[in-house]
Amino acid sequence: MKILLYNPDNGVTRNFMPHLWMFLLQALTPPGHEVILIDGNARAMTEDELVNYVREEGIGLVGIGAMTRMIARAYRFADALRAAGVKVVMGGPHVTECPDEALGRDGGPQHADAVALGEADATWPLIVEDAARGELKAVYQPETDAKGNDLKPSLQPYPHIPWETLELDQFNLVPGVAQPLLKRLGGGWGQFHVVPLETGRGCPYGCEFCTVTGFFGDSIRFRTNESVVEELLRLKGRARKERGQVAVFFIDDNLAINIKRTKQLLRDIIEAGAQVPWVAQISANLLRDEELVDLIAASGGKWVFIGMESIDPANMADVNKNFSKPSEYGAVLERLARRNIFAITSFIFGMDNDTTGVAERTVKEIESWPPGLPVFGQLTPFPATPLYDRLEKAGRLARPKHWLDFAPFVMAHAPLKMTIEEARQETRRAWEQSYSPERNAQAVEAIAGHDLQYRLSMLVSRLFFRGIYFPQMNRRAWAKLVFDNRRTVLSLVREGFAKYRESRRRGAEVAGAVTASASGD
Ligand code: B12
Ligand code: SF4
Repeated sequence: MKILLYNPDNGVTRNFMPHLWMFLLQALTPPGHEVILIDGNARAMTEDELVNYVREEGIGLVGIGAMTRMIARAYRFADALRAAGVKVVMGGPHVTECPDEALGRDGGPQHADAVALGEADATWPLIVEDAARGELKAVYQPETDAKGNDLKPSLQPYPHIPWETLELDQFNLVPGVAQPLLKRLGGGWGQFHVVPLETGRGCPYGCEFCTVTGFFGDSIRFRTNESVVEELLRLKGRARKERGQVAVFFIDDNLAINIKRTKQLLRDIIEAGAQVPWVAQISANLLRDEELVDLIAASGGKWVFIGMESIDPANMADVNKNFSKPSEYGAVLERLARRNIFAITSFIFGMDNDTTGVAERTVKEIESWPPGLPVFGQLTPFPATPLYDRLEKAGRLARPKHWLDFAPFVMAHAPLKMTIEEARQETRRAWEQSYSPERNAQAVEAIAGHDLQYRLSMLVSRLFFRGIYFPQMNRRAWAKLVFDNRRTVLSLVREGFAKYRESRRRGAEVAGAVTASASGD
């Protein structure tokens, strides 16, 4: 049977990074079936185009995965496929929390023939075999223990994802127009892939707004260090062979949740020479440890994603995230920046203690820290989170099924001290101020003492991150953005060329000296 695994596009950014679930399920598919992967973020398709593709390819089963934010889009694709007579199975966090919605058992329309609840590592092979026999069931749930809890995959052994041979063209981050030039320039920049890799699952912290503790559990399961190192070596080998670049996003919710294990993992990576540039999520409280930060730098860590959420401790207490201390944020970022590691700092507006002016106050605080990539979202009650339950009980949900009429940056409930509209404006203001050409220039200037590569990385990342709020989906939008930031772009490009010429001049001098001494002059 031919199977298509499909991830709908998020409507905001294009090809950033493939989703791990697709590669994982592909690796877990029983032999005898062919699995095709399409990520709508990298390869945009309309519903009709997808249906035609599925017909032409003779696909017998389509698996769709989506977060809550993308679920309405996912349902539209599923509806079109089912109308064309194709079986659809859906999985991921949203349908796990709302299976009746996907199956049309809540009074609404049916979108999926089957749903996979929770982690599908063990159920996916059963789904495939049932579908191949024409006996797809409606619900697939992992086996449970005596207490009725899902039995979670141990991640040991971990499925082999054949990164070294997989077709990754749709995820090349180098734009098609720039590929020939960059290939010719050398340095292996004809292609650049960011690849998701997990080293463990689960998080014990239980922040009120988060689905992770409920979905993956509060006890953490780790892969062996050997299996992580082996996967990194294969990725590195592929990049070298294809003269391309690869970076890894460790998608663990908190890579350093067990500091002792993380340090050993990073030491093992260093010892095996398996370093590739990497990004990971680590909470601020775990970044107090100087040795850990040294190891992060030595093992290839470039950017750390920190869920800072709010600079107001009262808000942090409200969402059960007291372990992360706003008063420490500046020092944590200094500690990282000293090692040329920068941070993606994530903030949530619309918490109950927020008042108007929160954007101004937060941005001012951020600007007193080493520069990074701030991102601003809003408190969103995802189904089955403690936050959702609290707001629902208090009768505060303005749009209880906000995902069915998804509106970017419009809250589904009113915070206690602001209106929904005020929260939207605060969010916009924070994005505008943080990614203006002036602020981009200041961020690059603030790390003037760092090597050119870090300043370039800071600028390029800032141009991309701006797109999370202000979609930059076509060449025109990009050209305008580069034009608006031309002073910073030009000064870095000029410096780069000067360095390039200098290194060529030095190379020629060395070659001349070697030739002269060899000929006895
Ligand atoms: C990596 C990641 C991202 C990446 C996504 C890009 C990418 N290509 O991966 C980035 C950083 C961009 C991102 C952004 C966001 N993310 Co995110 N992200 C994650 C993270 C940390 C890991 C995802 C992952 O790969 N997990 C590991 C895989 C193995 O697990 P899985 O995807 O759940 O898949 C398993 C099962 O669910 C199931 N399954 C999944 N899909 C399917 C499909 C089928 C057919 C089947 C059968 C089974 C199946 O099988 C898999 C194996 O068991 C998760 C948290 C987490 N630990 O999962 C949050 C998470 C998915 N993100 C979340 C959120 C909220 C967001 C944002 C909306 C945050 C924000 N406020 O901006 C944005 C959305 C941005 C956008 N516009 O797309 C929430 C989603 C909650 C929800 N109910 O929707 C999560 C769960 C974190 C949380 N705090 O609750 N995210
Ligand atoms: S927000 Fe991060 S630290 Fe908090 S429960 Fe979710 S994954 Fe864990």
